[in-house]
Amino acid sequence: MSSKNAQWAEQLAAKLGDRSAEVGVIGLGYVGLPLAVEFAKAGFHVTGIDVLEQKVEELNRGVSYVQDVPSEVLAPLVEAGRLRATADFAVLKGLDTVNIAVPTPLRKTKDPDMSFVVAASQQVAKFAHPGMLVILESTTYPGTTAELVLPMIENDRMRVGEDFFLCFSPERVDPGNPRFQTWNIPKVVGGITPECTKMGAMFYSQALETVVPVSSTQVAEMVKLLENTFRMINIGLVNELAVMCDRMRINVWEVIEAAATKPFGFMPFYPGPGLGGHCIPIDPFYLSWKTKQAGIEARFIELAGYVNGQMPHFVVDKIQNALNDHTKPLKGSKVHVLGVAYKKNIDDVRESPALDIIHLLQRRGAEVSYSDPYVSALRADGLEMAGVDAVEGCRESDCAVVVTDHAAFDYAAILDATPLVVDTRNALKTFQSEKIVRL
Ligand code: SAJ
Repeated sequence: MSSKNAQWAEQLAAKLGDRSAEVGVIGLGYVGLPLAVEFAKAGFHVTGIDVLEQKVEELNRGVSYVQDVPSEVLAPLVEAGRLRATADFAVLKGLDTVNIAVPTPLRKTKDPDMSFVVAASQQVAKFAHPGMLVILESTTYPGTTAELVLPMIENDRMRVGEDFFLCFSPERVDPGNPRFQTWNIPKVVGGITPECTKMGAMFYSQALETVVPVSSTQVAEMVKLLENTFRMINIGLVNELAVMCDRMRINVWEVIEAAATKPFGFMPFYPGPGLGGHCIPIDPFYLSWKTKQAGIEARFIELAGYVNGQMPHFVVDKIQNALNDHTKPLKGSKVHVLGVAYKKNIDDVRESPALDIIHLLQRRGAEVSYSDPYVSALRADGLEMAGVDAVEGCRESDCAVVVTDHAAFDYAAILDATPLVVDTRNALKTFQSEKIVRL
């Protein structure tokens, strides 16, 4: 890089070093907000940008809507003027760095919906200036940063790796995980050029404990997809094992517990009612979509998607059979769903298998109620339901079903109140009772 153009890298490095760099984050959700808070805590002045005025307004009042960011942590940063939010993208003109952490959902056709990334990148391109570091964090297919984002920003005044720096860094948030939070989760980052990678690594090392530079944006994009495809396929494997064990009357939970004693070469995954969340069921299809274009069929992903997608049906069949063994048809029976969040101890219902299970039960004529300590009212996927007290709900039902094994449930009281319970999460593993039907 010619010395003339080294000026932008040197200038940015200096601003990162003395924390005078103006940091921006587009997308203030469960990824963007924790990141913005970490950089504000590290001493930077941070501007969050979101299209939802309500989020902007709440954040500027120091009120957090993200479970992993307590308002007690957010409010002092806002009061000290270290963190503020806006819906006005023009602030990008005054920012030195900007992270894009917007949703990358799937369309109904299982094709990537890049509309949020494109919209955010268009705004960045509109206001980008020499000396800027741009980092895409949204989970996406390999090639997005280089093929989609770069051409929107680069021009003869803005040459990547010289006038501005462009990287990809996968987000690795595990919602509700008390041990691993944004600051202590190793951060992978790859740039379009080595200079970009260097600037990206320098940026993150100002606020995060461990930075893992890689050689390109494609490698960084693929790292994330491997991580989540690994989980999705292994969950599919263990769900298929659960169906096999059910047919052979083997306790799959005991099998997994004993296999997990192997001190090497094994990692336990657990069967369940299906695959929820906005990452694991979705991210692998970003990879299979891209490989299809390269003429390669991602068969493991497709098969795991099918197996995981079948689990809600398997669970409803178990409920129907359990009621049948009590000479009760599912049609007209009262079934009480315990937990509607997509995993335990959180409030997120996106892609939750509980939604599929409720729909399937209703379609087969059951009367369905639910309890969830984190979800007092359920409005998703065409469902409009109010949660009820767990013990009361069980007492009023013909069958209860543990779909999400929240720690807050009183399982002893639940078992006592219900005539029959289908347990899809082994939440009742310490109880012995004829009432329990295990996955
Ligand atoms: N699940 C199973 N069996 C398992 C593990 C999970 O059925 O053995 C189900 C869960 O109930 C849930 C879904 O899979 O419905 C996803 O579970 P998850 O534990 O992967 O939870 P996420 O999606 O909130 O978080 C994951 C991260 N989780 C962990 O690493 C523990 C991680 O894969 C990613 O950092 C994150 O998605 C993401 O944002 O990509």
